[in-house]
Amino acid sequence: MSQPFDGSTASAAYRNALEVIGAVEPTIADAIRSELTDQRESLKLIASENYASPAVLLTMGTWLSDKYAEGTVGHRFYAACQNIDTVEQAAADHAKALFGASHAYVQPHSGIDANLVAFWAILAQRIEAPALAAAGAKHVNDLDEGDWQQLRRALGDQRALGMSLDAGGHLTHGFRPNISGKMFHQSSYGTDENTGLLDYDKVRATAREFKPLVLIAGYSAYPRKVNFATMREIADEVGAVLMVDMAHFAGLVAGKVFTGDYDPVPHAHVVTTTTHKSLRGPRGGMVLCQPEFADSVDRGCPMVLGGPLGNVMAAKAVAFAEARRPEFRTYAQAVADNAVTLAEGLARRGVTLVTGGTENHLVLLDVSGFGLTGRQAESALLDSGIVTNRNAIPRDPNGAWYTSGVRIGTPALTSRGFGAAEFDRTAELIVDVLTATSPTAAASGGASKAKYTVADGVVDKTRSAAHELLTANPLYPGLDLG
Ligand code: DSN
Repeated sequence: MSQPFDGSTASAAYRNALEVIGAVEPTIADAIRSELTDQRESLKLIASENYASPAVLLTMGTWLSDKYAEGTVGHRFYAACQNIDTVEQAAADHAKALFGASHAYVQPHSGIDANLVAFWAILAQRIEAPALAAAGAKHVNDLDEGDWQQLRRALGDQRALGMSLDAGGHLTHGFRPNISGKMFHQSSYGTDENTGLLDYDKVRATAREFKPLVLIAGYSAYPRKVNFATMREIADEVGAVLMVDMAHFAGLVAGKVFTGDYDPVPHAHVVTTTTHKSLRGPRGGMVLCQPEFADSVDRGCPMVLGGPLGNVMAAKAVAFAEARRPEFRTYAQAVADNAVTLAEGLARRGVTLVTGGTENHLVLLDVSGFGLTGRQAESALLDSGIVTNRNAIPRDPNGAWYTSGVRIGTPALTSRGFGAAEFDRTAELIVDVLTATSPTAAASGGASKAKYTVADGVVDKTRSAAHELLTANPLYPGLDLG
C-alpha cells in the first residue's frame, strides 16, 4: 500500500489562497472548496484520473503563469525568460532520467497537443525534409509555389494505423472526429473476437497491406500490456514510424512495472503522454523521442502550440522529481496489483470483464449481463458515490454514447492508500449496485438506454460503506480549509 499525501503543511497556503480568491469571486472559492469535498467523499475510479501531490498543485498557482516564453530553452522569442528556462530544463532533465529517454519536450498543454506535435514532427522528418532536400531548399519559405503545393499534397496524403476505438484506442489516433483523422488516411487494428486480446499477426497483416507512415500503439481502454518490441518490428517491416501514446500507463512505465518489451521508450521512435493520469502530475502533455525527431518535436510551438505554460512545466518538474523517488515504484506496483484484485473481485462475483482481467491499471466491465447499458450503470454507481465512466466495449451494440461497458481504474484510490482489502470491498459495492439496478421504460415504450431504478436502500447503504472506506483512507490528510 502506498502512503497518502500529507496535506497538513499545505493547509495555511490553501486557506489564505481561498480568502484571496473569495474576496474577488466567491463562486470560484466555493467551487474549489466543494471540489475537494466531492473528491474526498467519492470512490474515484475513473481510470484516467488521479490526485496530484500538494507540491504539484501549489506549483501551478504561481506567477510562472504570467510569462510568455515561446521558443525553447535558451532560444526564446521573448526577453527575460531565465526562470522559465530553469523550469523547462528541469522538467526535461527529470523526464529524460525518469524514462531513460534521449529527448523530452515538456511544453504540450494536453495529450491531444502532444499527439499533434508528434504527428507534425513525423511528417516534418519523413515527408518535408526529403522534399526540401530534393528541391535544394533549407526552409519551406524557400520552396517555389509548385514545390510547395506538391509538398502540401504529400503531407495530406499520408497514412496512420492505430487501435480501433471500440478495442480501446483513442480518438486522437487518426479518427474522424479528431483533427488527426482529417490529417491522415486512417485504418485501424482491433482485438481478437474470442479473447479480446491484441493479435499481433493481424496487426502485422494490416500494416503490410495498409503501409502506414505512422503505426500508433497505445490505448485508453485496453486492459492489457502491449508488446512494444513486437510493434517496433512490425513498424520496421513496413517502413513506418512507431509512435506510442502511453498517456494511460505512463506511471507504470515510470514506476518500472512495464519493463523490457513492454516499456515503449526504448522501442518507439516517438512516445507521447499526458502527465496527469497514472503519472500523477499536473494536467498536461509531453513528447519523448529518439534524436532523429528532436529538432522537429521542439518546433511544437509555434507549429501547433501556443506559448508554453511555465507554471505547468514547473509542476511537471516537481511531479517527475516525485516519480523518481523509490516510493513511486511502490505506488506504481500497487496500482497494478490493486487492478488485479479489483478485477478478480468483480469476476468472482460474476461480472464479465473484457479480456477476462487486467495487466495494467484499468478494468473494463461488460455490464450487459446485468441488463444495463454503460450509461445506466455509470449513473447508478454515481448515485451511490462511485465515480466511473461508461465506455464502449469491442463490437458494442450500444455505440459510444450509451455503451455496454464501464471503465474503472486504480491510480486515484491507490494514491489514497487503498490496498487489496479496500479494492475487494469496492468490487463488492460495485456488484451490489449493478445487481440492484434495472432499466426503466422509455417514454416511447420499450426499455430506456438511459433511465434506471436502483432497489430501495442500496444507494444509501453503498454511500455509507464507501464513506467508511474513504474516511479510513483520507485524501490529503491534515489538509483543513477551515
Ligand atoms: N480523457 C482521457 C481518458 O479518460 O482516457 C483520454 O483522453
